Amino acid sequence: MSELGAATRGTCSSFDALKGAASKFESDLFDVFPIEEIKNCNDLFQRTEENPFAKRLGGMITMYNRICDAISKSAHFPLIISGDHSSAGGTIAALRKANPNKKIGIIWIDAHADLHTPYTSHTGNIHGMPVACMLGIDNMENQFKEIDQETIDGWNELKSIGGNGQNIGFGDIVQYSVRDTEPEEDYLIEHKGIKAFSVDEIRTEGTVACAKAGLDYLKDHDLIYVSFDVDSMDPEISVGTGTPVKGGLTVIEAEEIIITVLGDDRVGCFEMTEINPVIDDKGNTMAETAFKILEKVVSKLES
Ligand SMILES: [Mn+2]
Repeated sequence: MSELGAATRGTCSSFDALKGAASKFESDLFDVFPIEEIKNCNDLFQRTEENPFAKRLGGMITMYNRICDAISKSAHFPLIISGDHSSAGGTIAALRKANPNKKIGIIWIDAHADLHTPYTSHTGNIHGMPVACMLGIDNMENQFKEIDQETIDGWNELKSIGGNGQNIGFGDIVQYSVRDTEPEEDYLIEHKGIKAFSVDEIRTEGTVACAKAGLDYLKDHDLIYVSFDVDSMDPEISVGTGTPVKGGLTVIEAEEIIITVLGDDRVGCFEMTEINPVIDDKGNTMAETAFKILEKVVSKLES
């Protein structure tokens, strides 16, 4: 499990925390399916920081290649438990590589738009960049940092993994629960047009209706990837995640959106991400909540 993209370490323990939850609930969920672990390079955290614009970028390129390789060769439905959300860029690279002729849609359930680039990131944390990476964009309109050539080359390489980055467009993305964005991201959302359902809209219109509207928006797509960041839920629930944001979904709302979306047989990949048991101040609550959602995901996928 890679945690290279986040500022706070600990997400690499999320699978162990989920296994702990499984054992508490006496579930055999992790015994009945083949599990492949992708080797990480989290030891890079121990090195002196060399790149303020895109932290641990070299390691991220290694991880994207490993993720792309493993998932694109997978014979099974990829149900991914990732450390931090930067891994999603590697996942989409894999889906593009394995499905060069399919139009891919993305359902992004997250508090954040993850639309930053090394040119616009305030933190340099790559878990804020995977959507920009899959779009293949730099967002030079909002550049406020002069970045060095090594970062430019590395970012370009990251964007190119899995094929030409341009084959995911703004119109291929549907966001749910995004509520913490910065001006550089707002510009993209406003000017390029990303379909988004706010928490308010989800509550007013209903979870199932919004989930169906998202699927309908992606009606011309052949394959749908669902990425579920646990920080899409409210901090009352998401007690163990690196970047909690107030005003998020309840567990039931998140589940209803996910389960409705998974009812569409074009969904070909599901990811759960950003569980950080190390900062969970309520024992293993975050992983236990996530595990219960995961159980429902699996039973829906099997039905
Ligand atoms: Mn995220």
